[in-house]
Amino acid sequence: MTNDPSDTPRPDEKDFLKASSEAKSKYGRFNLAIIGGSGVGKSSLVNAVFGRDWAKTGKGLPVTRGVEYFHDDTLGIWDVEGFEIGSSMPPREQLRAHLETIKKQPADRQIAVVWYCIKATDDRLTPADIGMIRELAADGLPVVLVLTKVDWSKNPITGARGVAKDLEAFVDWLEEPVDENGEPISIPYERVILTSTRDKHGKGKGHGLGELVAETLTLSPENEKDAFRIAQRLNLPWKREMARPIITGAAGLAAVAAATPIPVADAFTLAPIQLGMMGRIATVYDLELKTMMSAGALAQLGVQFAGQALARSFLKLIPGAGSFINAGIAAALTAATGEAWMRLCEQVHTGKIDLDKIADSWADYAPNFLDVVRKMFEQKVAKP
Ligand SMILES: Nc1nc2c(ncn2[C@@H]2O[C@H](COP(=O)(O)OP(=O)(O)OP(=O)(O)O)[C@@H](O)[C@H]2O)c(=O)[nH]1
Ligand SMILES: [Mg+2]
Repeated sequence: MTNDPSDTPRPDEKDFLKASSEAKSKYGRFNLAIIGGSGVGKSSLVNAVFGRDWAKTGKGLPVTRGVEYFHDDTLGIWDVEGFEIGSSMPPREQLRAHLETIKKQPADRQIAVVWYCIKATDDRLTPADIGMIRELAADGLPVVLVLTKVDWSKNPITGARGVAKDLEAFVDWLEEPVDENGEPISIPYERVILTSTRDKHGKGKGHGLGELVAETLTLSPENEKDAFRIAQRLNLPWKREMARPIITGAAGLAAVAAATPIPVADAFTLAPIQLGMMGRIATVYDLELKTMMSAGALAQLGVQFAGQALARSFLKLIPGAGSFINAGIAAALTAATGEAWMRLCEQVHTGKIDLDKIADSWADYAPNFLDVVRKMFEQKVAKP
């Protein structure tokens, strides 16, 4: 780091961190309850959809026997299992007691959606399952019936992928359930979804998970949808949809800040806007930069992203820009920086770039002259 005189304002990582933590509290936490017997694949589902290994490493908060709560800022998981067979209390009443316990917890822990998990090979719902699903629905909780460990094997004759006949029959029954006398019964779940997190050889990416996240988003209450979009790791377009307005907003602020053109030497006055934008985007991608990067590295990142360096290198290339940053250039520069940062966050989020390599990778992602010019052009087209 250079030893600038201390009175020279410099990009400050606090702008990034503050925006990031404010965005986090604005989006809040999505809480999912996962109910299912031991070994049905609950932890594997959480890991596949949210990329969290908690439930396996067992750092949950044992709230009551058979109920554990795992959480971070954006996601809470109620892991409910172990209805004691042979206990004097029927499973439905045990669940009732668990739900009462959960209701006494703080507001930011209340269940939004339930995944009720059954092993696909069980190919039936027990009366206890039906009782528990009714109990959940009676509490107004939306239930997704998740059939786990589905085997999509190739038919050796036709070569088509499909599920076992018994499972097909089970799914048909679920659509119009009847009791042993053929009388229709009601099982108040919202959707049944067939899933697997790996194939029977323990490999592969899984199946049905995209459908599971789409349905979960549909069922989640309006005020927890964004937290769910952030917490899940399978759908990147949702994150882009959230990041884009952040970029547009920051570009607008930059234009306002440069309404009176800013001398290039003072371009750092745009840095708080750009760093704030980057902090918010990092939150959308659920990147914990604060805990995963040293403050020094974060400050360094701030310096790299700050307007000054970028503006200097671009301005000499932009015809007629001279030594001032006007509103159009400020907006374009900020928008191009935001898009580039969004793409970099995506790479980290999907595990293609290590978080500790982010500073090294920035150079490959930094917006170039053409990106900025393109942004200026887009903005002219947008508002002639
Ligand atoms: N074939 C196959 N195996 C799976 C699948 N999902 C999980 N498993 C395996 O099933 C076993 C149990 O999975 P977990 O995800 O730990 O199940 P759980 O419900 O969290 O289990 P407990 O926490 O012990 O109650 C593990 O050995 C997984 O590898 C799947 O989709 N297909
Ligand atoms: Mg588990």
